Amino acid sequence: MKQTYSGFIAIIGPTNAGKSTLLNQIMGRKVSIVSHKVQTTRTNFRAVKMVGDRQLIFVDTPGVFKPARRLDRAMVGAAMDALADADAVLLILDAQKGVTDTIRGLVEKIKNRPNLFVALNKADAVKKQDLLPIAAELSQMADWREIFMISALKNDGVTGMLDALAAVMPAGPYLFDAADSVDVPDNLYLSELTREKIYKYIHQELPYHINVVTEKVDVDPDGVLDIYQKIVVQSDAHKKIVIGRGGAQLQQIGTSARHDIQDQWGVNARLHLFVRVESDWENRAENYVDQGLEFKK
Ligand SMILES: Nc1nc2c(ncn2[C@@H]2O[C@H](COP(=O)(O)OP(=O)(O)OP(=O)(O)O)[C@@H](O)[C@H]2O)c(=O)[nH]1
Ligand SMILES: [Mg+2]
Repeated sequence: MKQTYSGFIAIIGPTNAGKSTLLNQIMGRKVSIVSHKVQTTRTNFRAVKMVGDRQLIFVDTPGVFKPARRLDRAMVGAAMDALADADAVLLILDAQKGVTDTIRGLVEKIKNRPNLFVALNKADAVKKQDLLPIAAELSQMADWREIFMISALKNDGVTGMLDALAAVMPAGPYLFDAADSVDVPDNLYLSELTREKIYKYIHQELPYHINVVTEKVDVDPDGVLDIYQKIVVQSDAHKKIVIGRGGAQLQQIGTSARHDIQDQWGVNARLHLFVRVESDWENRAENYVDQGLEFKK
């Protein structure tokens, strides 16, 4: 029988470096939501990519930052769990920011692991000559197998990077079916698409304190999905912001999320959004389990 190769690659890095953008580019569709704000990804998303006959299982992780709240700690915990299981580690950094203290801290954590790779992302947004000193500094910090310069957004350098990652996957049976796929529960995925729109349209700090839960999905006789979601906020003031004047904000979020759901799944859908105040949702275990996070006491 032919030898197969399969392994996990943890994508780690500071928040906003472009980890989710990269995963989406690799998969050719939206797997993990993206925003211009920090701390967008909350849990680990897994995506299986076949490169030739080698299976690469990517894990997108929440950006690592200083955990202040319980939710933050759970997010950092999720990122660290992904690291523990990984056969290769791909550190993503924002070339516009260079080597920050966060990067130094992360490299300290991972530097003794095998199959370390680092990608300077957003190469499209900086001058070539600015990339070289960053690469030089990084090369002193750990024994990288390779340093890539990529643009996740423009799909520049991504294919070559995939080949290099594929080359270090360990020999072993496929851990998932041998086809490109994503393992995100449907309800969580639907919630994430709505959360992405909240990040997009609401300009306050608010999105960090919001949770979206898909409560029910019905299919009508015409095959149209009726999706019921609650947007959980922490106070009446937040509720007001999310709903907006005359409901305009909520409508904008809902329309945009519905279009995205229809595009991503190729279905027709009606999206029913309700905003509910649950001041302590961040301290309740079920809200963590729903998002694939561990609730730590
Ligand atoms: N110019 C440019 N922008 C990029 C690139 N990759 C990502 N971005 C932008 O960077 C921002 C953050 O991207 P995300 O993919 O959400 O970043 P992340 O690392 O997943 O962030 P967290 O989930 O918060 O940890 C978005 O506005 C992206 O459009 C790139 O290659 N070039
Ligand atoms: Mg992300």
